[in-house]
Amino acid sequence: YSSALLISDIHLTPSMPLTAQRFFDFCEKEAPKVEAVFILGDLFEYWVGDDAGLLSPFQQEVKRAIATLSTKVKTYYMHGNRDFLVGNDYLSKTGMTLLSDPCKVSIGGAEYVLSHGDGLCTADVGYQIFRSWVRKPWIQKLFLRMPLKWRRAIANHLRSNSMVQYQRYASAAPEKNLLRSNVTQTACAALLAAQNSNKLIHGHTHLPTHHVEHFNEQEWQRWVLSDWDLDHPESVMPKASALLIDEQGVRYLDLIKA
Ligand code: OKV
Ligand code: MN
Repeated sequence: YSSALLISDIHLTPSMPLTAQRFFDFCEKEAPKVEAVFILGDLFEYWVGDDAGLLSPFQQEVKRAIATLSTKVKTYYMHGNRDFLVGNDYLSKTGMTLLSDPCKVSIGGAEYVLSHGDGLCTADVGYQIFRSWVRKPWIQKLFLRMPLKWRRAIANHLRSNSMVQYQRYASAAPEKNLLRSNVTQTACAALLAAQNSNKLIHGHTHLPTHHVEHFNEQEWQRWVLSDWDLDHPESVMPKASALLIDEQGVRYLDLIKA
């Protein structure tokens, strides 16, 4: 592709109406100006099955926005750590094409490795164990065969449980907490070596910055995508950006000012 926009971690939920509205505007305004849009995971705050993902008027509106977008621009989607159960049914209804995590794409004459990023947070051993289980196809099949009420109950339990764990660690040592929830240099180095690349784009950590990094003989650039948060009290700065890539290179597109 000669131009593309990349986004992730929008965490769509009806309880964040301003964030959702910015996503709808993005689909109508910014996204149609490029050749391809890449949504690198955590488009939704939670996802317990395609059958549950189209029940509310909110979800209908999201589906319609993406379906309209995908008629204008090639739209790719990659699973995140929250919405990894988005399935073929939802993909075909929205017209999105699923990307595997990781994958390599060529944009504006350069190659980039794309990943959601949670698999690179290898210092968080507890999370990686959780991830390896819920990403097993047979576990997912079992989960999806459960009644929706059970799935919602399990999801609510896991969501509140992880908050409790997070708070326990957070109060103990904030800097250790940040280190554990970030990607590791070794995981990035291994991924880029395996993909024979030196450019990595990922989301998940909510720390949108461009990095130039090295590990032994290996050198690479890493762009972290922004989460979107427009629903917080005035004291907290609203946040939303996309990564724009074309022949001129890579830059962040501020969606608050735009
Ligand atoms: C997603 C996360 C909740 C992190 C559960 C099997 C199990 C799937 C699931 C349930 C939860 C996704 C699908 C959600 C991510 C959380 C809490 C923390 C850190 C099973 C298959 F457990 F029953 F076997 N789930 N949901 N978390 O609510 O969207 O990523 S979720
Ligand atoms: Mn994530």
